[in-house]
Amino acid sequence: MTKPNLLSGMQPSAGSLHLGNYLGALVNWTKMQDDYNAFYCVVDLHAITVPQEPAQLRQNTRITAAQYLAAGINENKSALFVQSHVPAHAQLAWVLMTLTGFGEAGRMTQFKDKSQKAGADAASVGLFTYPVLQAADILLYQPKAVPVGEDQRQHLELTRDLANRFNSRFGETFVIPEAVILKETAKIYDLQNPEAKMSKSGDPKGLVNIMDESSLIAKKIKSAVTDLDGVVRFDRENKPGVSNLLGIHSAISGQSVESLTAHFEGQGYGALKTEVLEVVLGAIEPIRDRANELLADPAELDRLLAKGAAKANEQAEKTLGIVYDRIGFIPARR
Ligand code: ATP
Ligand code: LTN
Repeated sequence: MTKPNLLSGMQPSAGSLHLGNYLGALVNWTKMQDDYNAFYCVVDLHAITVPQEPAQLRQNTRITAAQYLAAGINENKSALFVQSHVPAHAQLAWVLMTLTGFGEAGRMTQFKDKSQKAGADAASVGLFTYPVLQAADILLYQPKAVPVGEDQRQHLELTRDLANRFNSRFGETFVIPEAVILKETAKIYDLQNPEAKMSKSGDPKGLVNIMDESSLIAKKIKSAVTDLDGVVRFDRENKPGVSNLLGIHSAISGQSVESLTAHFEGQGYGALKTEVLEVVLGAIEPIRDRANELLADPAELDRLLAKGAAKANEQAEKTLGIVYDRIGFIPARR
């Protein structure tokens, strides 16, 4: 039996992924690659919707790919590739833009947030059409499943709408993809501001990066915000800091929050932080070290990415060929 397809991606917009990206998305990607024919993409075309320094973008793209591999994405099971290596993404995005309403794109909340931050004149048309490019990323691979965080639900709805619209206008072409949204425990919060999600744009002291030195991670976890109550107990509303630490422990160790609460009974926050640090370092150190090894040999890394791009191009060109034909473009002679 052939496995169903799956696609997901992350932007190379920082020098490291953070604990939220890892526990919220990447861990699930590594698990799903056994049951799906998976395509994992580093979305560099999306990254340039906000200004990027060229040398930095190049480096961040390799760092992001190295972390996918180090976390357990297996290049023999899954296609790991860079978006700009597959021209069909930009080509299908153009077609889908002609099917997207101006008002429809304007309702995307991520665009509204990001353009507000940038200011009306600084926000580019690329930022406006970002979700349409994302729809193209997805639909090219005919995936059944798209594992993403809760924040991506609206973009997945747009993708499904565009796929249905194309299918009803030009005939059955695209598989309608399902969002696979991760469960609540996989949402990680800022260590300094535990009501907000951990984010690269948040407080650097509240952000645990996979590529951080262990001593820096220790400092960040030891100074995580807690409360004055002194009891280790899970209560998101009244004890967000302690609950976040328990959530991180549980997401990595696989122990339930209830059994952890029992385990820490009669102990203070110092003991909790010491153990959270231990499990976090246990998970992150091997990934960081392996990522650094991969980055020491960029030629080998680029070879792996070329292999992924070949697999991705094969599938993407097949879909684009059907789309071009259905639309009424005459075949290009080669
Ligand atoms: P950031 O807020 O750090 O910019 P992002 O959502 O823009 O995060 P991406 O690289 O675009 O980052 O997202 C990669 C994946 O990581 C997405 O599927 C997203 O839902 C997930 N993710 C990001 N932050 C968290 C978090 N704090 N907890 C769980 N999952 C997260
Ligand atoms: N917009 C997504 C990143 C992204 C993506 C995709 C995710 C771009 N293309 C295709 C899944 C499938 C984000 O900000 N997390």
